[in-house]
Amino acid sequence: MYSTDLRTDAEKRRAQKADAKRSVEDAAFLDAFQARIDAGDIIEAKDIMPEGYRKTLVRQISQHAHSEIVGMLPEGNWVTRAPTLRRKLILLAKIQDEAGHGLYLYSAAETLGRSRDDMVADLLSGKAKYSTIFTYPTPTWADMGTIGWLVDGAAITNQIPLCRCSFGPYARAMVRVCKEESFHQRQGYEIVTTLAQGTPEQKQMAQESLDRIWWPSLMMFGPPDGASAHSSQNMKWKIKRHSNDELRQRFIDTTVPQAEFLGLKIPDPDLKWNEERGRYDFGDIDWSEMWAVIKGGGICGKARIRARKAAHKEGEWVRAAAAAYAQKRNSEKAA
Ligand code: BYC
Repeated sequence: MYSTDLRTDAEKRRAQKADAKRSVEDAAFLDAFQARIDAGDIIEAKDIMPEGYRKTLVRQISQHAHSEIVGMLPEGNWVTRAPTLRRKLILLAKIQDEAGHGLYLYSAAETLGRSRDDMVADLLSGKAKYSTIFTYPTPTWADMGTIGWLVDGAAITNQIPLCRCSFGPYARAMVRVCKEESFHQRQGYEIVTTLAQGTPEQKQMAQESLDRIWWPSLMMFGPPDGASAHSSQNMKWKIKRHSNDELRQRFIDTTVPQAEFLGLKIPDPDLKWNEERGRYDFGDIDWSEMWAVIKGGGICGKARIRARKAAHKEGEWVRAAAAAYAQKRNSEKAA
């Protein structure tokens, strides 16, 4: 139903003809594309690109969009139970921002020729992935703070470099997303600060939330470099600018002093400053947990998809009304 493929019909026909002619992407074509990337060109939706480049972008951008949309659910859990009206308003605003991020991202992916309906169908059928972090439950109010602080903090670390991604629509979407994520990170840190400076019970609640969410937030950066299937090609194409491990390390280096400032303890006995590297050393991540979540959906995975399915069904009349109105407008214009 939705489409943001910006090409005119004539342009689409020309692109189809060019694709048919170039049934095999020969070395000269791939080299010429790589030369554009190496020269720092920004690739736009109408540009001819290797099928692999298009596919990996649709994969990453749509998974990113799904993560934003599914990521609304763990926080939605607390809207009716936020401790004050002010907290409720801020939380609502944040959740609405996430919906907006999902929409920019679906639109960016649509410019590559995949419809939003198809992407959403992949999410609802369980075919498409979304970030593992959103399969974890949010049993306490402190989780609203920790999610903003750590999850949005990790998201910013990952997404700032995406503002320089070689694909223009994705890079441009990231600029606004990062500004909003920055607000989200601060509001989360402010919640955790209030709890950490509150009663012993409140501080304990903040610590317990950090204990649960720390390791899953490190998994947001993906598998270690040696096990990352897409990193090397995607870095060559300048979709990714840094490896999973490099971004994870940056996040740890930024976050540890923030925890120290709050008097909270990162749940990693092996965490220590390495003077020589000028970075923190940290303990082993349980990768079997990450892969199990990716494969099996995690603790709340099934509930998340059930909630999305219900929301999609409930929104059917809105989509039908919008389509009918668009059709009416088009017929009026044609008449
Ligand atoms: N969770 O070769 P790799 C937010 C998959 S939302 C699930 O390293 P790549 C927020 C990966 O997809 C922000 N799957 O992949 C919202 C691949 O599988 P496929 C979310 C994961 O793409 C609401 C396979 O493992 N951010 O901030 O080079 C409230 C091998 O991995 C995960 C983004 O989406 C994972 N954690 O690198 C609050 C950022 N990790 O596709 C906050 C954009 C890996 O071959 N995405 N996999 O079947 C990226 O930067 C990259 O896609 C990743 C993975 C770093 C995540």
